[in-house]
Amino acid sequence: MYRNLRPTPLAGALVGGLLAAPLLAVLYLAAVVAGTTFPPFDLFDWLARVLPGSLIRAGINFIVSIIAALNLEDTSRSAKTAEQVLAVVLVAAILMFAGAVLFALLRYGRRERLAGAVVGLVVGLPLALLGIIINTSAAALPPISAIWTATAFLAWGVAGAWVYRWLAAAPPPGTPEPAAAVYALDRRRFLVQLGGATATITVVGAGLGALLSRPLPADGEPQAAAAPGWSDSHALPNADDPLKPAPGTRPEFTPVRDHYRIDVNALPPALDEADWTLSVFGLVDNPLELTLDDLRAGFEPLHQFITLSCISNPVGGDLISTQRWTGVPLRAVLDRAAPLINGGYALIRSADGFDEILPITDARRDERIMLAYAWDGLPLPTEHGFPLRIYIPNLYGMKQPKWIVSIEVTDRYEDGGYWVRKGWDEVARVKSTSVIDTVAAGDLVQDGDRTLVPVGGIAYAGSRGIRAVEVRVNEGEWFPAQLRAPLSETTWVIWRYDWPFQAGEYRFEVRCIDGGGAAQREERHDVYPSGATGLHMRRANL
Ligand SMILES: Nc1nc2c(c(=O)[nH]1)N[C@H]1C(S)=C(S)[C@@H](COP(=O)(O)O)O[C@H]1N2
Ligand SMILES: [Mo]
Repeated sequence: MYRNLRPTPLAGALVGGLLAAPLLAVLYLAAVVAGTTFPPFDLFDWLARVLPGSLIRAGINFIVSIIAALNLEDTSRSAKTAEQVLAVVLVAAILMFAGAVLFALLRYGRRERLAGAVVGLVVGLPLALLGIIINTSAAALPPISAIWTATAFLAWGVAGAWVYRWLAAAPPPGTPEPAAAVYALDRRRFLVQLGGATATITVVGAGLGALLSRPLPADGEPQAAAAPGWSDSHALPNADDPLKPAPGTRPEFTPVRDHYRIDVNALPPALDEADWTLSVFGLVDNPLELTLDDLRAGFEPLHQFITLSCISNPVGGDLISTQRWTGVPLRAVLDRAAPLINGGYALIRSADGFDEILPITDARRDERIMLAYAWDGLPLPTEHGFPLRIYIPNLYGMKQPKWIVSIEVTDRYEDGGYWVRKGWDEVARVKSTSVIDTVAAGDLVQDGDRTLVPVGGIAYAGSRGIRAVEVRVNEGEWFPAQLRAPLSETTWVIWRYDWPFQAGEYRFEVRCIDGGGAAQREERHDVYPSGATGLHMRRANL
């Protein structure tokens, strides 16, 4: 026998989730093909800005611990992917909830399509608005993205209501058995077809989107080679240093594509050089609007090898990289704008709402503080801050905005910038750190009758430089390591220590002393709030 089945809110959640898949796939495809916004990423970016710092930290710790547990290679890339997946899951969960609400409403009312449209819009309109307010990566005009988003969610709601109707359809009371069986069959066929249709749209949409989001290699050729960088035709300044890194030491100079990336955006802001200027305004005699060409041609370029580290880099982590940056001293740009006598601070704002403030006396004192427009001789990649970012020696990356759009000279300090407002250290001076990259048991060195194991890695203390690195084995005596000349006074230093081989199980530890003679802090401390400390250790079974 049949009953007149009124689908429950639980069924609504399932249908909401089922229909979320094709909706998200189509939104993704449109984002790739037409450059519209992808609402899950906008929602995620918005949450990252408005949620309290403690919650965000918990979220980041969660993601980072999963990455560590899975032993994934590239922390920053894996974390971005995890964020993007979470964003999609979040919207799918919201749509499941909305589906439950829709079915609950429909149990009491008859105007299915209207109810579906309303519920779809209740979810879709805020997301459409969010896209207008915070999206910085989409190419399509914001109102077009917004209308498209709202329409797509409306369609989701109407489809949900239509599914409800099918599920609720029942033969009129008193219908004889054989006819009732046909109803049941129809419903089953409907469900199968619905499943097939949603799966098809999802796979085709997501698959096409994924395919098109990568530039297609021509004729089976590997992707067209990127423009050659400075390092493709120049030797590094310390190329003739006799000390060779121990095999397995990380590259001293990080290729641009391998540089870690950290920021508060699921997709990096896409700024168009043709529309972009750097505005310098506020308490200045001479407000400026500088194009990228003005910066490149109107000032003497400054090249610096720079090691950048994220304050969230754990001891021994991979959120630290070294590149060759090119730009102009901030001082030179400020001088041209001529700050008034009471203009004591430069407030730097970015396209993604990120900001930082620094005393103008710092820029006057330290010519290395620069507005950078190139890495390895090429324009900054989008994800690393195109067209302009700042470099401030000795500070963690959290103090160094990418995607800069303006500098306001002001007389008020306000607060210490984006991450400081979320509870992180106001100064954010880098902590001295040293890391064992390798105990190269496969590359033993013969020195007379002694067999040595090359041990090596990096040490970094910002612009304080590294005076010495020491290694100990099984908590024995500390032995001095050899240092390679660094790429510059502000980069990490490659060290090497050849340890007399003895078979057994060992625990190697490293510590450093900075250029001012201060020893690295050995007490373990978590990254929050002012950067990790503690000794790095590596076990080896020789
Ligand atoms: N506009 C903007 N600038 C930013 C950030 C950001 O989220 N937005 N993140 C900062 C942080 S926390 C770090 S560690 C560095 C990382 O720079 P990279 O991604 O080029 O390595 O960028 C900094 N500049
Ligand atoms: Mo960072």
